[in-house]
Amino acid sequence: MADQDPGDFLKGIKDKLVRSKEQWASDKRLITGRPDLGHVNRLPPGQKEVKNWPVLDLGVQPDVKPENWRLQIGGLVENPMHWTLPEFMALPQEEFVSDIHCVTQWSRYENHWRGVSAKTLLDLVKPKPEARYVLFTAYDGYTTNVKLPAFAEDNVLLAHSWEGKPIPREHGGPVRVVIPDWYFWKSPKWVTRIEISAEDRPGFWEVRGYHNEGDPWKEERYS
Ligand SMILES: Nc1nc2c(c(=O)[nH]1)N[C@H]1C(S)=C(S)[C@@H](COP(=O)(O)O)O[C@H]1N2
Ligand SMILES: [Mo]
Repeated sequence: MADQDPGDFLKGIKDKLVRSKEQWASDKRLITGRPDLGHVNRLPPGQKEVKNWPVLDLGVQPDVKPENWRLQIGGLVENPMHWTLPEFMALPQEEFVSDIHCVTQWSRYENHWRGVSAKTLLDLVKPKPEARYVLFTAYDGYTTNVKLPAFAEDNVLLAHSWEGKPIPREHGGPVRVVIPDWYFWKSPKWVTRIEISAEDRPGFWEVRGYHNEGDPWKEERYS
């Protein structure tokens, strides 16, 4: 999977889903125009709470066997590194609790994660002074981008467990990113490559009408 031509990925995705989400962006669906209501509520504007955990992806759920999983962090860092799953599990592990906000309107409160904090990883690879962006690539070919300070927040992690169990394949296991302050499309499942960069590079949804940042409290749904 890791060596797959990224072009192949586009053949397998759900065209209809992509087209309808592109339409949402051009229609500016779900925008309430009331981002001022902000943190009065736990629920960001235009969101609805769900108790289940919906699965959202492009219909390609790579079967990444734990023994085949690799994480690479490279680009503008002093110390490019890669890890196997046992090596990753040997890094300092932490527990996190966060809410999920998906741009398709659902929010799920109080998710318990276990994994390695983004801070721990950044301390190991040491971004160079000119580094400003983080570009993610996943085993399904999905990409997304965030600013480096957003990835360096205390609540950001690479998670391998949810509610005390390994993250199931459909939710991005063996390891996914969790960036709670942004809409969930900024949290890649099946993550394998993290590139630290001086230049931004919009990802899969960012080039299809979705916001480059994605703060749910500011309704940063679309560009
Ligand atoms: N690799 C990968 N990560 C991804 C996606 C994807 O298609 N591929 N979809 C994103 C979107 S749009 C959302 S809402 C969340 C959904 O995560 P979940 O299926 O665990 O709820 O994953 C994000 N990360
Ligand atoms: Mo999403």
